[in-house]
Amino acid sequence: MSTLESTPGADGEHHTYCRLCEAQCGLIASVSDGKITKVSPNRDHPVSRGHLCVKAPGMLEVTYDPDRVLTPLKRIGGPGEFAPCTWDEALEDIAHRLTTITETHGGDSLAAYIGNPAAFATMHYAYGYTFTSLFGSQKRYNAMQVDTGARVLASDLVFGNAALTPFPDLPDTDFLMIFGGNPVISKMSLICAPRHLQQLDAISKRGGVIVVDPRCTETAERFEHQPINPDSDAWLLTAMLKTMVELDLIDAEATDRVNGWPSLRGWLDSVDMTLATERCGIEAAAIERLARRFCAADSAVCYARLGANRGTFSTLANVLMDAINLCTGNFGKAGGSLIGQSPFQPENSPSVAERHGARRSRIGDLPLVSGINPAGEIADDILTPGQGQLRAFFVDCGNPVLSHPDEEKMRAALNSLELLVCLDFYANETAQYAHYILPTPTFYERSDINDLWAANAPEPWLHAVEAVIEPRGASRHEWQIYGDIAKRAGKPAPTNALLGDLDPTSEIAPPLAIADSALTQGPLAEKGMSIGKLLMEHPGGYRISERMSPQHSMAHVNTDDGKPQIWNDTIAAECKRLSHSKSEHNPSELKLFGRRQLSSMNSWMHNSPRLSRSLKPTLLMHPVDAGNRQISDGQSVSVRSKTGDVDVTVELSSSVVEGSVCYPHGFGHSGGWQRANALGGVNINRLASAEVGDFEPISGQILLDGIPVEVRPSSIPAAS
Ligand SMILES: Nc1nc2c(c(=O)[nH]1)N[C@H]1C(S)=C(S)[C@@H](COP(=O)(O)OP(=O)(O)OC[C@H]3O[C@@H](n4cnc5c(=O)[nH]c(N)nc54)[C@H](O)[C@@H]3O)O[C@H]1N2
Ligand SMILES: Nc1nc2c(c(=O)[nH]1)N[C@H]1C(S)=C(S)[C@@H](COP(=O)(O)OP(=O)(O)OC[C@H]3O[C@@H](n4cnc5c(=O)[nH]c(N)nc54)[C@H](O)[C@@H]3O)O[C@H]1N2
Ligand code: SF4
Ligand SMILES: [Mo]
Repeated sequence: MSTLESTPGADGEHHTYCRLCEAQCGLIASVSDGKITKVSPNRDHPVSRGHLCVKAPGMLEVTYDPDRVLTPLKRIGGPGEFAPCTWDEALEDIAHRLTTITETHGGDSLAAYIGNPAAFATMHYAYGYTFTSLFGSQKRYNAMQVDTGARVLASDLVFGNAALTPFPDLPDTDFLMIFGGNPVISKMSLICAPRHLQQLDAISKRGGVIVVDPRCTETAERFEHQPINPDSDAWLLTAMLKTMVELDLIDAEATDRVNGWPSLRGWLDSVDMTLATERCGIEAAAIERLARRFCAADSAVCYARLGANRGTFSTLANVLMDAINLCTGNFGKAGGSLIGQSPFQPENSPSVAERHGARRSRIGDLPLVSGINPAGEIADDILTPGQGQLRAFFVDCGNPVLSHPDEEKMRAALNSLELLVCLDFYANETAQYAHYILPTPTFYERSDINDLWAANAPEPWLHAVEAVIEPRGASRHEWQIYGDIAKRAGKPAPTNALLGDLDPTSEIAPPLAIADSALTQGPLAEKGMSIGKLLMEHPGGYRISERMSPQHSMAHVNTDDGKPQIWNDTIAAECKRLSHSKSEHNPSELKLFGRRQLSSMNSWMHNSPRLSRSLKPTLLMHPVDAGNRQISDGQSVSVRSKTGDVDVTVELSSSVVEGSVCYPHGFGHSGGWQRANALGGVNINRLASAEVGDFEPISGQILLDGIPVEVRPSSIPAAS
């Protein structure tokens, strides 16, 4: 065990970890004269063992960015017109306005949107939503319906447990099918496996890694690519399962351990295989080869991420994927699909997430998934009068103007709010409409533990760290800001509300104290594990066990009889909807889908010189589609959907399947970040629809991959 500096800001080397993506790589940060000068990979970290990507050092440029907001800002005119103010002035005014609005219009006139980075900050969602509930609001928004809502709903339907998502047991599996994920770039999603590349290489040698994707991605190039038409994974998964039945490859004992196999099988019998292969664009012979290879492997697993999560039948795609894993005997076994045990939950505890449809949304009457309102409704919730109309909005760690559909409508809605408060270290596009921007620290300025993710690691670990430096400028932690506003409104601090009276003499920050309380009631209690012990004795990370035990998987199933359920009324209705869906193929239309880039992080790391240098947002288009439209490489084109249109530069590439085009999200900046604004490109979400009728009805998931568009040569020079 190495002993490094642990006092924030002290010169020397500090243990820390990166809080940008699920890999959460262990790092060593060097501090000199109170400033972080360098971050290096921690080769002694028990799991990441020296892994790191360009973004962790890039975060240093974010931390010391001259465009960073370091003092509270108050709106003094139109959007984007701000002047510095004191914390007292900001907090007092916000508390007063919040009280007036919620007392006059009811609790649900207030809501918070808590964005992606909060997933890596200890207890952030818990205390953030507790804050709004103290004012009587039950309305919660986050990035779920542009990300993982379909997966969360599938977990609720199949496992009766929306709180935990299954993940592939990478160290042991012999055959992996990745549907719509690009781990070489994203570093794996919903699974924490910083050494995933070595693990994927090993799987490929043992059996195979198949990348099902409409683009031959960086991951597909390294392994085996199975091209697919955008928004058609449910058809491929249906065809695979049907083929497994017909070839008698299903494990009869495994089907006894689930509920509903005969009904699902009955539906599969009725599916027209020709239709299925046409829709996904994959021949029956190729599907048969995949089915045979999957079932011949000692252990095999299907894993689906974003590309299979933002389509028309994404919940069903996830259910079918679970059904394949379950009915081939690959759930809850080493090398299969696992549900893990969190060290912050008592062993085998039932789900805590709200069940599907327990409440419905105000605008579209959609059933809520895990108690989260469909964020595609945010703009209409603000713009539509009536009981519960959203009037006071907190955006914390988010940028819905760029990350959510229909930018125009979102801007108009935000501009009409009675109160918008943004907690961020940048004046991003959303924050331009804020009445107050409240500056917060970056993760290098914060103590944390990897609480939310510890259950989703095949090689489970805990890492508790102190802040490397104190918060810069006047920035304050989110929990402090919420606590101070609540106090001024005569309410308890949300962290206190969660934990009762916190020990005022405790040296650990309240979010860590809440995590500590959970940890000391979890399965590691018998080892005497606590945050204090982790900080003192395991500052570079603590490996909980060699491997996540497969035994936990079944124990977390929370259905009435403890069996996973692959058929019920909701699933049956989705199967029927799929069978009856019409092919809306219009030969002049192309299907638009997205891509991520290694040195880009959603909408917000584009102001870093180091990261943005190589970014080039272009529209990838197949040469055949371009030829049909007299479009050449580098040309400016207009891309039009039913929602909007944008002008972009085309890059001809046979990496994308014919009939599709591909553009990265998070560009088209116009916020308080100069380099990002100069980067060019467009916000592709101008083309995505925020109309409820276009969402997946059962999950509220927004159609982001497979948007029908027309592409034509443009006379207007593109923004990139
Ligand atoms: N460098 C970097 N890393 C990141 C992020 C980032 O912005 N940059 N974001 C982080 C976040 S918030 C998340 S949620 C994760 C996401 O992690 P991933 O899901 O691995 O991320 P993507 O690269 O978006 O991969 C989605 C893939 O789906 C494909 N696809 C699109 N449509 C379809 C379809 O209809 N069917 C199939 N089968 N495939 C399709 C796309 O071509 C793409 O390759 O990444 C995280 N990591
Ligand atoms: N078309 C299309 N749209 C997409 C996607 C896509 O693939 N295609 N991906 C979707 C996905 S998966 C996601 S997760 C969403 C993300 O969407 P959002 O969560 O809405 O936003 P981000 O772009 O992640 O921006 C995060 C903001 O939080 C700030 N921030 C960073 N760290 C902290 C912190 O510690 N504290 C505070 N207070 N603020 C912080 C950043 O400065 C930035 O302004 O985008 C989604 N939108
Ligand atoms: S892979 Fe990169 S972004 Fe993800 S945790 Fe590691 S260093 Fe951070
Ligand atoms: Mo995400």
